[in-house]
Amino acid sequence: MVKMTDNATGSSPYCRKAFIVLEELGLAYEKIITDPETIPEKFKDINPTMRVSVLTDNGQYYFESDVIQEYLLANYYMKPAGKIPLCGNRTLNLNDSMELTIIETILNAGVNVCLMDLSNFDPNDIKPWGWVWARDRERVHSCLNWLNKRVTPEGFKPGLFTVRDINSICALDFLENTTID
Ligand SMILES: N[C@@H](CCC(=O)N[C@@H](CS)C(=O)NCC(=O)O)C(=O)O
Repeated sequence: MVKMTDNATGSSPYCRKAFIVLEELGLAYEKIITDPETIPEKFKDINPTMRVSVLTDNGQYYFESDVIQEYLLANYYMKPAGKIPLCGNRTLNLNDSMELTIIETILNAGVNVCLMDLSNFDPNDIKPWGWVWARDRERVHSCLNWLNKRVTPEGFKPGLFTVRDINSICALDFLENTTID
């Protein structure tokens, strides 16, 4: 049976992407609760990035949420096996991919900003590469502006609730609880 990691609260947008696809495909799966902060040492052998999300199938490990989605769709998506509104438009649309990248960038940069603020860390003190972190606050705003231009009152794609809509809810929920202004 397919096994997929999740954090205890289910708040990981990365794992959620995989669970949406698993549900849409109607695949039986087991959820493996994994705390990102206290991953076991051997987790590095499975995912060297040391990040949750990881999927196991037939004795093989797959990491990175986009890779996991691609794997599931490539191996388990059977057209026309019923109404599959989310999976059907996940991989083929380049605009979807760009929006998912933007949402993930908001999350990654947002986490960095949050951690720097909480620890009074000034990236400008770090030479020569501090500017990369210093740019993260602007990066969040730049990405949010990009998203704003594409949203409609009905969502990002009127009439269809997609993976990216759900991911953006996770991102916005996260940002509400950060120090980004
Ligand atoms: N690019 C990765 C991001 C995964 C990710 O950042 N997961 C978070 C939990 S939501 C994590 O494991 N953070 C711990 C860390 O960055 O060390 C993916 O798409 O799977």
